[in-house]
Amino acid sequence: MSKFPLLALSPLGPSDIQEQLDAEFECHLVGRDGSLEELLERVGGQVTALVTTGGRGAEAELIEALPKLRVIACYGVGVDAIDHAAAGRQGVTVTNTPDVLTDDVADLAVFLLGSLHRLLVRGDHWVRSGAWSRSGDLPLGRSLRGRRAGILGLGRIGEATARRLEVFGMEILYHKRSPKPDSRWTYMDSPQALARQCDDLMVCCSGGAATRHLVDDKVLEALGPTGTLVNVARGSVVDEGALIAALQDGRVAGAALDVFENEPQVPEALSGRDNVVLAPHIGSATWETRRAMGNLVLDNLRAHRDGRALLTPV
Ligand code: 8YV
Repeated sequence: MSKFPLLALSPLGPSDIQEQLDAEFECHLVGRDGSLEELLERVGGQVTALVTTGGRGAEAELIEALPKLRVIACYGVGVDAIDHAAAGRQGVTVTNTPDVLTDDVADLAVFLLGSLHRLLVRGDHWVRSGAWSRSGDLPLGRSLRGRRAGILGLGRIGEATARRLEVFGMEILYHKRSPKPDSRWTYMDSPQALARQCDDLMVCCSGGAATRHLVDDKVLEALGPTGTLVNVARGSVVDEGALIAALQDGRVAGAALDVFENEPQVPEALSGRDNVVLAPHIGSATWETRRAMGNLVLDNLRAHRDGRALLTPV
């Protein structure tokens, strides 16, 4: 029996996961097996499943070019780059990879905040460049203990981040559309109110049109000259131009960013500053988590192939 055909826009995680996908499915992988145009021409009329990533997503034009499409399996939790209206019109279900990446993304949020306040990246350069022996001690950093963390978006990743920051002795405040019943943390009714009351604003919400530039000039102004911003969500949530201006004017103290508005491009106005810590979108980028994400994508595809209920529909 011939294998179940699918189109993949990007390879899945650790190579054994992609090998598994190739073993069980007739996987047409863009780049490896041809250009997108070639593969659309060759198998676009037959495939019922599309594999994509959080960053790549799937635009309306692509969805419409796959008339038999039924499932988009996203290797990532964020599905903001997928055109849900186009998917809905065609009766396509989107699946993602929630839960399995929560801990690693929350860990990274904490590491970024810690790196920013304890000057870890600057300290690394200080040692390597010989500045330590030339100029003496690194300037002093800041304790996390006693600071107030403002969690913007108290979903799975926001919760996990808050729990970790509590262990460091931080007070937790949060904002989401409505207060979370039974939460022990302090609810603030707008991003601006949250920014005003907290020291470190931790962006943990979903991306997409609803949260585009939620962190704007007003929110940054409210965060203030001793406040810092950490973003492990989506670059689109923060108005990057407004952040750069606020950093340049000293209206916020610093930023630690894993995501950017135009990845993988990062403006020099950010990369040239030593009160900014940068990471190349690595929230979920560990062997363990990427393997778990890949396995979840595989399980969703197997369920689709075998006519069973999808495991993690969005
Ligand atoms: C990945 C992510 O970048 O889960 C998400 O939404 O942003 C990340 O885990 C990704 O989708 C894997 O390429």
